[in-house]
Amino acid sequence: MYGQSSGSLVIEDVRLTPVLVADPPLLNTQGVHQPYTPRLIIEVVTAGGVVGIGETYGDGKYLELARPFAERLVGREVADLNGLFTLADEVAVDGARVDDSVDVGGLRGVQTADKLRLSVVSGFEVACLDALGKALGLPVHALLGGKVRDAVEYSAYLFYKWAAHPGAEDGDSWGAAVDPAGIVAQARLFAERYGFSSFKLKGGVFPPDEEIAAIRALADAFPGQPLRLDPNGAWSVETSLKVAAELADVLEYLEDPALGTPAMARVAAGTSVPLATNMCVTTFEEIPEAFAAGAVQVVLSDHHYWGGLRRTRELAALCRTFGVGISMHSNTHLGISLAAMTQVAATVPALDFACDSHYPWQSEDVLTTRTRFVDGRVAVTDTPGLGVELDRDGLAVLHARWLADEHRAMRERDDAAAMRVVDPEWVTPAVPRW
Ligand code: GKR
Ligand code: MG
Repeated sequence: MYGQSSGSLVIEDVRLTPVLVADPPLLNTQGVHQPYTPRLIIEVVTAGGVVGIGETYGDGKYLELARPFAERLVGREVADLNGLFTLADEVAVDGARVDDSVDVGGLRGVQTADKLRLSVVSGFEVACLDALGKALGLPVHALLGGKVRDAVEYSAYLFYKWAAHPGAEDGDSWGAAVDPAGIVAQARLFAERYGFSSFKLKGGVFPPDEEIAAIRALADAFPGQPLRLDPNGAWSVETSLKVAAELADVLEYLEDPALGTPAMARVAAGTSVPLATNMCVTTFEEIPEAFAAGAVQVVLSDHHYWGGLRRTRELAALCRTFGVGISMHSNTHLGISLAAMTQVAATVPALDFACDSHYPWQSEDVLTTRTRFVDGRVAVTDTPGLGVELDRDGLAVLHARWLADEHRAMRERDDAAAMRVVDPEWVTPAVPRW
């Protein structure tokens, strides 16, 4: 215990609630999003009765590690944030079945057991920070040193998409987008509904010439506004250089055109278009090679797999030191993660690029009030903790869906399996695809 009064900050209970969240049929190079995607909601309850909330990935491998972690958290201080990492190592050593093999095929870079652990820790770190902030009457950004901006800018995250999931009767309010006109129409909706003025297109779906045409159409529709294209490493070095040359006058940056640091370095050497990544620099260990090779000019942090909000700030400091830009990557997420992203982004100096967020694609949430984007920005709240409140009824509904047998297959995100519903022959394309 840290002081006479800190007994109330001891963790008495931890609740883990896996949920399935509705997700539209968004296309990427591996396939298409399933109708539901898994997330894990974490609640940390202190002896003083404060509840802190966190959110992270919810697939089985994360749950399997989160459960023993949660058990061992009981009896520790919410303020012992460094201790979370030691605890994660202990849990892994003591028998949680964490496969140490390396998977290079994901959309978030190489997957290792260590990265998996960090993604779990991050959800608990956010919950502890939320509890600590609430107990102390301070917003999370104050616990991170204080905000340097009052609002965080996000970009519209454009996706090629179908009007509806295969077999579904109703589509969503976004409609289909499978060509340049559809992408421009989607971008206009993002601008009208949320005021976004920076646009990122998820590419690697159609042959590069079609995606070049979509970016050109966006440039015509939104002259001078920042545009990015991210094929998740689907292109060869040659294709990447061709796309970069054709779009050099309109791209703010090209995100992960080719897979891996050596390929990215070759692309970077052949273009003046900055390269961003959430795939080749995803851990501290990957930084030296990538920075030395000049492979990336912007690192897109994701506090989930970088191990939390404080490590995101450590990453930002390293990037600053090496003259590399920093911004933020996102995956399908709910409002707790958006609040965490906003709180940490508010504290990062030189955040020169709008952050990514999938949040507008999620029609459901586990919060009592949905977070609003105004002029493409989320206001940085000074309310203690994350400044958001859990909606227990909403949480129960999404958990009941997770429990339902008929949705069991969706407890694991599998974009290739979702694509096989319409194309039984579909396999995750080999890289480079083009
Ligand atoms: O949601 O389909 C998706 C994205 O492709 C996501 O999985 C990526 O991790 O958004 C991500 C990215 O920027 O690479
Ligand atoms: Mg990306």
